[in-house]
Amino acid sequence: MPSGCFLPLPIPFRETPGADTPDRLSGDQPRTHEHRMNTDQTKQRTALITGITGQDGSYLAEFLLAKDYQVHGLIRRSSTFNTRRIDHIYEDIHERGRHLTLHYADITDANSLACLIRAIEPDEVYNLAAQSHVRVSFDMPIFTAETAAMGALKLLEAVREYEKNQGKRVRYYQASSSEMYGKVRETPQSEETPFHPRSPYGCAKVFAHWATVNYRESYDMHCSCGILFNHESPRRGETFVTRKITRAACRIKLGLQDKLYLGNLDAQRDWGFAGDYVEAMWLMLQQEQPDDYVIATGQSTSVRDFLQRVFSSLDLDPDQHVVIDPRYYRPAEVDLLLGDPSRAKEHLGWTPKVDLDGLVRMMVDSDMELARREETLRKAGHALRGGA
Ligand code: NAP
Ligand code: F7E
Repeated sequence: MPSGCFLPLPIPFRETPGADTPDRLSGDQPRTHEHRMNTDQTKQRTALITGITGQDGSYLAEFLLAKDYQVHGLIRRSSTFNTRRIDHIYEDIHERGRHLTLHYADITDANSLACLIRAIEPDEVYNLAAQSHVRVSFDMPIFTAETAAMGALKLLEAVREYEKNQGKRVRYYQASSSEMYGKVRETPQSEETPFHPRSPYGCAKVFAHWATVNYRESYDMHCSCGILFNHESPRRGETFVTRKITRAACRIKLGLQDKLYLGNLDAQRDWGFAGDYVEAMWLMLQQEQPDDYVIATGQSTSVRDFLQRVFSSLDLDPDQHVVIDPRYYRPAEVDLLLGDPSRAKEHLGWTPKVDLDGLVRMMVDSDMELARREETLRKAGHALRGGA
């Protein structure tokens, strides 16, 4: 271990009394007692996920744990806990034989990434961390590029250095995006469709995508990019349009709100289920040869149609509640995305399992449960906002 390079601290879990001085993980510490064998008797594999607290990171962590991986997650420090999506799979740092470990680091901090890679010695690295909101990327273009573009480059460098020094091969996944197609040159969009990004986020993802391809070609690294079209779930962030709609519709149904403010209803997206898409990420890294794959359903739907499906499922009329607010328009919009996932089907054997109606049902059911809890608390006179 080079001097001055401290291993990241595993994070203390909020419910562990006195856990504010956590043990230090040691890269030299024998880990054999924690290594279980897979059913196929191969050595247990280790994965690092950046962005583990996000929608995709949480599904991917569950998926890899079910496959008996040792999973390590990078989380950034914040003044409040931000692990809601993974609390159900978290294992206390004091537990022996745990399979999930979280580490403080930041995708913008090259040193913390290099230290983490050396300490964890991963077989697979999934780079999901980014400022991922397209509208917000117009307000924070530099931070978006620091995370989505430079963050990917810093992580690739950390992996390259590690491979060079340790002589170990690492498989690397980059979370590329259909936003790279932007003002689309053809429909549907495939791996061969040229990029024309329409936002700082899209531009940053194009940089990260080509950097990943370049590391594959220059250094013979096992790097793959998943060009994922929009994918949603009950864990989707509340300000992305699908979740904003399902959450608001359920609250409207129970009389907890009356209006829903939206922007451009004419945009069309190819929406799938996040749980299906993380399997595709994993499949890419199981291939002998690294490559890039479009992951999509092959069906496109407008925001207006999604809105109608959600409101109809609750016997609500959008015209009574939806108000167009131009603040949600984007300086440049992506009008239509429709993916062609043929290569993923042919090479990975991947197809989505959940269709749009299934996705709507899943999200509405989950948000209805949340709305009911809120209703119950309100009726009982509880305050719902935090604070002392
Ligand atoms: P998400 O829910 O917004 O999660 C983003 C993750 O990145 C969070 O864990 C976030 O941490 C983390 N992050 C942000 N800035 C960071 C930093 N400076 N250092 C370390 N971590 C940081 O996004 P998602 O929907 O899961 O998407 C995962 C990845 O796929 C993203 O790169 C996204 O751009 C890309 N993508 C998403 C879609 C989609 O439709 N969902 C489609 C194509 C590509 P906090 O929890 O602390 O904020
Ligand atoms: O917008 C329109 C908006 O923010 C979808 C990210 O995961 O997928 C996501 O990016 C559409 C846009 O997702 C509102 O103008 C209307 O046309 O849900 P979104 P996105 O921009 O497609 C890609 C693949 C990613 O990679 C990204 O990380 O919906 N829209 N009214 C609205 N959008 C929002 N957010 N809020 C509205 O009120």
